[in-house]
Amino acid sequence: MDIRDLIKTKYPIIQGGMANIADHRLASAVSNAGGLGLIGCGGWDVARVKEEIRKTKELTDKPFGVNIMLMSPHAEALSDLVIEEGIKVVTTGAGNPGVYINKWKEAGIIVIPVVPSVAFAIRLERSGADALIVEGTEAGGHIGEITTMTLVPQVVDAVNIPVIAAGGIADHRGFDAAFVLGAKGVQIGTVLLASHECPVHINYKEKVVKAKDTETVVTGRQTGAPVRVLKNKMAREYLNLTKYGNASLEELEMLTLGSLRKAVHDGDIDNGSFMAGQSAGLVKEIKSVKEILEGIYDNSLVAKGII
Ligand code: TUI
Repeated sequence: MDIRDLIKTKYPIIQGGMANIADHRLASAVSNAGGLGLIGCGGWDVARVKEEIRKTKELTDKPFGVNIMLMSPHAEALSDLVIEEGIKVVTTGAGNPGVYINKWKEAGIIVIPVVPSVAFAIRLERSGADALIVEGTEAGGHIGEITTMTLVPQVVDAVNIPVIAAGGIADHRGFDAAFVLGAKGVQIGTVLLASHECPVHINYKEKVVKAKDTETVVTGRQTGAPVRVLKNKMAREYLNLTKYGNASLEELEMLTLGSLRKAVHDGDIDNGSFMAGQSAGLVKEIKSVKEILEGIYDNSLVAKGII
């Protein structure tokens, strides 16, 4: 099946959830450019997300979705809000959306959870998911352990619903590779950080553009929530604290508390948590969202009908 028939977009490309970053500005820009834009709820409460949905509806008449980060204390309330607001597509991350799927399906919502493993993919297909975003460890933010290259074909073999590949995809080559592995679409995040429309501080965009291949590290493995970020003082201090296994969870939380905010809003190079994927090394300049999406699709072998 063509994923575009499911999500009603021009391109088989969806935007990552990008907690605290993907507001109405990025979501509407991606949808207007022919992808599926999403409001990334992150830790936002119902009032904030409601406002973001209202603003997105003002900025685009194209379909857009909502990403619910399931570790959020507001996840349950947001699971009702998306129904009340008539949202067409919901993606989820960082947890099991199983308990919500029935009510979302009854409301006619297309449900596309992010999965980091084959077992979880099979479980969510049984629970009624319409498609799956299979996210490899190359991705930014909260991640699983398995690479996109190995995980995507394993999930494709294990389920009958469409697979959308994520993690490490930033250009037409990654896009084509995903289709060769059996995916029917891709999710992109890191490359969108370096877009004019992305509402992060310019320091964040420049940090992505300057990043080399070895520039990301994974913090939080010890706490059970591994998070890929760009290297900086904050990431080094965090890793030092956990290196000897004697840092308390409280100490670590103090360090990460508000650090994503510091990166996104203040561009605080030293103390911010600059979540980004390994594809940062592929991102060389800041472009418009339209240029990014066209660059990926129009140059692809998929568009030429070769794959
Ligand atoms: O969720 C993401 N990426 C994110 S969420 C986020 S906000 C955050 N910040 C700090 C710590 C934690 C979260 C930043 N980036 N991607 C989707 C994703 N989902 N990656 C991994 C998973 C996942 C992991 C385990 C999904 C399900 C799962 O299993 C849960 C279960 O109950 O079995």
